[in-house]
Amino acid sequence: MMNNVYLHDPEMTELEQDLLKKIEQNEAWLSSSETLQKLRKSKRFPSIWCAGCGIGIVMGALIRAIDRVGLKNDQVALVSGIGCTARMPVYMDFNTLHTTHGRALAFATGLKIARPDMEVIAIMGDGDALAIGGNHFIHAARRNIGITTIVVNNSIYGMTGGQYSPTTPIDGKATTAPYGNIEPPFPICDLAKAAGATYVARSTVYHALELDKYIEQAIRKTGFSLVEAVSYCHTTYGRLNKLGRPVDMMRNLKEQSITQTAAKDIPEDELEGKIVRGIFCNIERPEYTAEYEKVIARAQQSDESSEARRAGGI
Ligand SMILES: Cc1ncc(C[n+]2csc(CCOP(=O)(O)OP(=O)(O)O)c2C)c(N)n1
Ligand code: SF4
Ligand SMILES: [Mg+2]
Repeated sequence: MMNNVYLHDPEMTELEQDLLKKIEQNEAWLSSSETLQKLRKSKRFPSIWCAGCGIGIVMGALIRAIDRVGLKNDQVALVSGIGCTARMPVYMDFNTLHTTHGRALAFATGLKIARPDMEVIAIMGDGDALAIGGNHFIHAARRNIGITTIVVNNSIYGMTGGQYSPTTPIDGKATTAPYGNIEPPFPICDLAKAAGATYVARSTVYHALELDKYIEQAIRKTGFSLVEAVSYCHTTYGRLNKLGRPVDMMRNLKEQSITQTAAKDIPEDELEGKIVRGIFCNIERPEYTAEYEKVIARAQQSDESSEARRAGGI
């Protein structure tokens, strides 16, 4: 613990003292976390992400969540497609599959069926998950296959320079919508819930510790779980829509968001433009790979009885 790095100034306000305590506690936790020491490959840093991008915060939350669940590096497989978000597994020391755009859940499905014992985590951007990968998304949820899915929703195609995505807000400007987007955005959490996901939650990169908690719960869930991590892309969407610096976009996340509990008392039209945070679904349903094991057992039994029939001349 590096207590001496920070000066304990007697003039500090209560809030500042509290903050200092939290930083020190976090450092103690950081240096005591063995898993954390193993996660990052220093040779991969610095990352390709623009300075101030929110994706790194989601990576931090994911690392802390895995650490809390107590999974070893070899028990986890991170699967991604293509995009700024999809680069995340490159920086983490797990089993990783960096696949094609939109296909993270297709690869993750194959992997989970082959290795149901493994914690398979798919990490996707909004374009990756809901445009080209939209069909995989709804069917993975419908099957309730035990994949933990994290969608970093920055409302845009970040990597390719700011084309609008299925989550770009109405009127939002994009390189492919210079006069404003006219397509209504997909509500990711509603979509996942309606399609059959068994755990669905949303938070933002401003609420990093809440994100840790939701990702941890999503990992612990046996079936298909989704965490929407609302982020921002200051270099494309932010610039085109004059939303300011990363810190301004971060402040927007803080000011625009509201908890699910508080949102209950607010009429729907007043919630327009708000980011509702919370757990929207946490239910139990048969998980796909467990059901598949039963099919294998039935098929083997039936093979055995036909063999016995054949051997008995029946
Ligand atoms: C089949 C295919 N189509 C299109 C592309 C180009 N492409 C790469 S990333 C991307 C969109 C990325 O947006 P998103 O998934 O939201 O991730 P972000 O970069 O915003 O994190 C696109 C269209 C591609 N690589 N492959
Ligand atoms: S382009 Fe946007 S999403 Fe991609 S790293 Fe930069 S800020 Fe982040
Ligand atoms: Mg995106």
